[in-house]
Amino acid sequence: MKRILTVQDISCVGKCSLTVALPIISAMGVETAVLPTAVLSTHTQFSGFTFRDLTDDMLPAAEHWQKEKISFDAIYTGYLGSERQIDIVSDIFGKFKGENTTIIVDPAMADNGALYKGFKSGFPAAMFKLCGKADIILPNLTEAAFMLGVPYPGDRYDESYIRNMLVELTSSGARTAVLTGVSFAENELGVMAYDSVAGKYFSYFSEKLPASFHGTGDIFASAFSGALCGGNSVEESLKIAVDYTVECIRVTIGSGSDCWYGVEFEKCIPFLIRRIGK
Ligand code: PXL
Repeated sequence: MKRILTVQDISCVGKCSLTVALPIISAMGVETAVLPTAVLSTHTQFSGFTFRDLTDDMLPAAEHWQKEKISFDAIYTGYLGSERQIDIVSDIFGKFKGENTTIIVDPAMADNGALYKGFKSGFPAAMFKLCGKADIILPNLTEAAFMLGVPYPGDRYDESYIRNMLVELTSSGARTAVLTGVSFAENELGVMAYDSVAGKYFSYFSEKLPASFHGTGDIFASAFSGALCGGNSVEESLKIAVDYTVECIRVTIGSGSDCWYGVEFEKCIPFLIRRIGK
């Protein structure tokens, strides 16, 4: 069985980070080891959340795994709370990166043109450096703009702008950059990717639904990581992740959910299992 390590926080309520990565990747038939970076009562879009920092526990846990000769087929990182955590994660990549270990970095730190609460202005540059150690990075347009130090384009961009941005993102050292939340037509939304070794672009679009929800970036990244670690190609994994994320949004809209902070990804796990053909 393939084994992935995912490094992100536990937001106890909030349908993001580890509370979505663990069920989604496990359901895809991939053993999911976790390294929690912090425990929050909710994610940071709520006000008044509690926060227990676990930075000091990260390296000792990794060192124990090394002693136990535990290895990972993939490492997937999401929301990291500080530059110190980024440095530790970089160290962990060095410890566990084998010839066949795929490193996936989702630089979860911003959306809709703004950094999430609590991040200092130097954080995106540190995250961009971490992206350089990844095989595949999964920023949205806001995160990409912050990491590249360019203005957030909103919806004023065309395909050549996105192609350029993807090439610039791979200048970090990451082999493949994927931009999420890309749209070139009113009724479509999807991803565009660039593999800098093959020199090839790839895009995949689905329906743009009339609502957006918090946490869908983490759901996309989790489904992508599970699909890739489970043996699918990057292209097929992107298709699976887009289809699953769109299905989650469709079901959530259809159920009339009043849960503003997340989608009903749980109801769509059977769809995901069928989609990956397991
Ligand atoms: O979904 C990204 C995310 C993860 N973890 C925490 C967050 C957020 C987004 O706001 O606050 C703690």
